[in-house]
Amino acid sequence: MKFSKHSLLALVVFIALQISCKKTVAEKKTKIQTKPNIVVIYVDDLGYGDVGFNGATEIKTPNLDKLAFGGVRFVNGYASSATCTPSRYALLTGEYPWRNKNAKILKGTAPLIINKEQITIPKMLKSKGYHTGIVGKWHLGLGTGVVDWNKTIRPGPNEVGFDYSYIMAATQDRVPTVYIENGDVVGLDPNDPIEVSYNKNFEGEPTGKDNPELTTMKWHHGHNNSIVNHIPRIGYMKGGKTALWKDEDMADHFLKRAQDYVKEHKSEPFFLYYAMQQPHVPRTPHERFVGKSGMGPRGDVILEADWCIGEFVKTLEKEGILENTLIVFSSDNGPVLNDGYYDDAVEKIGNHTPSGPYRGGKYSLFEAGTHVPFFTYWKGTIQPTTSNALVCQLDLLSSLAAIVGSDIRVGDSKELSNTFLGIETKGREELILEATSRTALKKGDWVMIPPYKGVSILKHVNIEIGNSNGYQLYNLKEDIGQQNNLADTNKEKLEELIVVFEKLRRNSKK
Ligand code: NG6
Ligand code: CA
Repeated sequence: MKFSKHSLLALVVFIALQISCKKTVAEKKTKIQTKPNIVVIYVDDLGYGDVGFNGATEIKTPNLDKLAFGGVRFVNGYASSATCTPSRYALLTGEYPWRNKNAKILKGTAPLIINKEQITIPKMLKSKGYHTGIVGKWHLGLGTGVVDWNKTIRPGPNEVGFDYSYIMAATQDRVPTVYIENGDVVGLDPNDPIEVSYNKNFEGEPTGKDNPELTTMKWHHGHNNSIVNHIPRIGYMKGGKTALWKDEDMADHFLKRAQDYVKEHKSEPFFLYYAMQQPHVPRTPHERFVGKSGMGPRGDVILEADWCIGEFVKTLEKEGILENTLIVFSSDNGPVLNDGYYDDAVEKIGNHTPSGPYRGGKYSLFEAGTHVPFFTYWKGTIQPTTSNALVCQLDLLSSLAAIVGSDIRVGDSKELSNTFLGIETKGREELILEATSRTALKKGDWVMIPPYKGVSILKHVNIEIGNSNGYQLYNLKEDIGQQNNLADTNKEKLEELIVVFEKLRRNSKK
């Protein structure tokens, strides 16, 4: 074979470029510090389109935008489920939630669903010398069956890897409506013990159903049991008056705890899981934010969350550790407007599109259920970029392990540390999506949803959840809104995805 001078030169240049590219990755890696502080900021029910950095114009999220555009903005970033508990389970354990039959939306009295022997992100980081803390929403169960809220509650976050915990047990709309610090209810008066039940009311206690005159927020569906702070909740509760949280102060309260945690642990490597409650129902912005979005409480609490994140980052900066801290931001599932209270979320939505270009929302196997806002930020280390890589919160365990030099890997959790650090663009090849115990497959640009019986729209929340009697196949590249089901016209692709799906679902954990 004969080469022209030009093609030889091109070949030499090509090889040189390859070598220099490889070098760059290696060089970039050697510059990366191995024990950064790690903060996972996790919001509740925030949609892909709810943030400025993904194109929202009707709602302003300047603090988040600054971080997202200063870090790796993932446009193909996924939660592991379209509801909270399963996503949080997968985030912390690196295990697909459908492997654990208890990883479903939990009551406030549900037992802990993480097995004490299981590896978790905080456990892995502890093994590398980190101090670990959680502030905010837990929703992974507490205790082993019957909880006495008046004694130290175990097991909980402290038994599965967290040195420090300051949590709400389940959700803002579920009892008990108290903060729990390292297993103890905060501010509890022993003479006014707490009782909690999800079966029946305590005699003489008012409920949302029978005493609507005592409520300032009206229930739409569910949410008509005990009334706390004028808000009717899911579940019944009695006592603990001095310990009850004030919903409007919750954002400031958790922010302060998160800031204090940082200040107390700035001199050692730390991991903080800052699990914010917004914009989950009941949406209760502090009065500083009331009316500020023009979209009602849902918009207002998104502004509030953005502000909190700005303040939190200021603390990292003030303490001189921002350049030594890797921040991961994401949401546990997609958006919902009316999730059980009349709060103007539907009426005042205007032109805002919480799901962005995607179909469905919370509870849905369609894209918007799990395709969520996602970015990583590390001042001075991560170069700003937008990544198309398919990544999932599930991948954080193995990836963070790689970053801190731990050998721990969990089978379902892909090691994509270079992708999270913006050094590479390699993503997952495929991902199993989960929504209310149903699963589907995403592979490249394709999504295959197997047949599921039952309603196609959850009427109360007005969300299409993805059920159909037949298979569904969508090509997101050509059809981002999942309007054209190609299951009948592209049988070959459908078959290919079914085979992969069934193999992945059959596979054992490791
Ligand atoms: C549902 C609640 C909803 C919300 C959700 C959990 C009713 C009718 N609906 O059961 O309001 O609390 O559970 O949300 O009770 S999640 O984000 O924590 O998964
Ligand atoms: Ca949620």
